[in-house]
Amino acid sequence: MTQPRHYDLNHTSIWAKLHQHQRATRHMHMRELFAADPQRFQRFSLSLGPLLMDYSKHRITERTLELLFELADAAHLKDWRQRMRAGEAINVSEKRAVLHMALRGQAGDDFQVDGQPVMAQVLAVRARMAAFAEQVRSGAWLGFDGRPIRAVVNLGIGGSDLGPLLACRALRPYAAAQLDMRFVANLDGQHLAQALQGLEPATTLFIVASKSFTTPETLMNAEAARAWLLAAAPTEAVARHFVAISSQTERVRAFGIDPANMFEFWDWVGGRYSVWSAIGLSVMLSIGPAAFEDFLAGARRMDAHFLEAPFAQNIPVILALLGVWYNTFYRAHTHAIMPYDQGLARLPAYLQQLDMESNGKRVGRYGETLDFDTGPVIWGEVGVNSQHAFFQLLHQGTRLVPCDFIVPMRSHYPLDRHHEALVANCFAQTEALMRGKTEAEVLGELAGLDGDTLDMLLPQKLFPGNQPSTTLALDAITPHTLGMLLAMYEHKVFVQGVIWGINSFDQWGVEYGKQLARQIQPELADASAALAHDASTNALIAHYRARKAQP
Ligand code: G6Q
Repeated sequence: MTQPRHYDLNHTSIWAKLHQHQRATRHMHMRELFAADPQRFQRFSLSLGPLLMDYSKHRITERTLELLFELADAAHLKDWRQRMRAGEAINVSEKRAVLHMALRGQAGDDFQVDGQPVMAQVLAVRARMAAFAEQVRSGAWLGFDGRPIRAVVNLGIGGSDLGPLLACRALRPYAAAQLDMRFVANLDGQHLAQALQGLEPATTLFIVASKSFTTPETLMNAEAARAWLLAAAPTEAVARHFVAISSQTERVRAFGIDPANMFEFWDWVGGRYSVWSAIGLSVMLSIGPAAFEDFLAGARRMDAHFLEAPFAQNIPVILALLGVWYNTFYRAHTHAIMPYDQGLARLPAYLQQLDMESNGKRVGRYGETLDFDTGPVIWGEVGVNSQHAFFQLLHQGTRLVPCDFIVPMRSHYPLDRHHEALVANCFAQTEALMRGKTEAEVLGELAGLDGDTLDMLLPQKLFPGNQPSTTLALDAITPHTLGMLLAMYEHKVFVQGVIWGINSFDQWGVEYGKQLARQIQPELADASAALAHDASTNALIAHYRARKAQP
């Protein structure tokens, strides 16, 4: 075995300096930083068109950022960014290029993989998607009994589900009213059964979205969906009611879908980075090709910003470095995402996959052990609702939880008072988390109380504050701003991966459980099969067999 290359950033002087700086500044309170510097917002905020990022409510000074930029330089961030853009195989364990940026490229862009230009094929698939979407949306694409399509069911999981699901929900104000968009990912039969409720086979289109076309969850759902269609229709109907999105033509053909109804993408697109590819077909069907182009243009705008802006003005770079600051140097374990927009309710789930599948790794890209914390646990929930649920812990718990607040300045829905109240809540939470409530303030509120009651209540009503947050204010949730937002997070994850020395583009960790499930499934079905697992797993299998056999 060749000697693995070493990750050594954590043994450099800049790493040590950041630790020192953290120790020297950790008692500093943001309330005081604001009081001392009337320019703090101007100093620590950036805008890019319709996006404003306020990162002034962080435990940072200008020195912190200087050191973090130095860390990014020491990790050769500029080189890695260029290597990704140039189509080098930076996904080293799978020897693949990482070119989701090409998926939102336009004619004339020079994206290449292995020295071969890729824009022509990207644009050709996009044009086929658009032609198909126009047919379905206009009612020209007919189901087996001559009626137009009224419902689209996307069958896919993970990267082949979360992106299109999020975008379709977020962009509902742009959606074609005549198309009912549904998504099925789970192997649990109730997901498909419920999604099909109320649908007619003759007016339903299925999209089988699977890059590998071997994913058992998706293929099992696709087979059941085909059976549902064929219970009402002749075999030829499959051609009118099933399309596939995949990189595997032969497997698509073997499943019985005509490759003429297949929209291709390539192995240089990771599943969780694929919403911009043919995997976005459901999004294009829903919002139309022109709005889908806006979605891509928003992402492209963020790409150009990420590639060109100096670190000190670079939104994804700063977002990433703030995450590194808390994760690595404060040892914060989690990071919360709070969208104040009902349409973005699935954003936390989307970012869980994007971030945790990319950077949830304990080994560096060349196999070296990383002896520091890497990717955080990402969690969150739509804003306001979460205030009535878990914000207690953010305000008065014992943990440091950096948060992202995402909020549109304008709503698509004509309930202005609702929107103003929503925005007020969002801003109020960032303020409360930052400033906290001091003893003097609480004493003022408790005036009139004394003795034991006061002693008991005072500490309970204190808010320590100093809980960091970034506010991402979008003018409105549009295809363009959603494209910017998602591309921003992709680049954030990339930057963090570079700093931690991780290959953010493979996911070996999801394989093992799948392997064991393949072994256990036949053991559940065959009660006589011998079991050789641990005592717990053996007992669970036996319990299932016994309960299943009961009437
Ligand atoms: C994403 C992952 C994973 C993948 C699903 C679906 O980056 O690789 O979530 O998207 O496992 O895979 P298929 O598209 O191949 O069915």
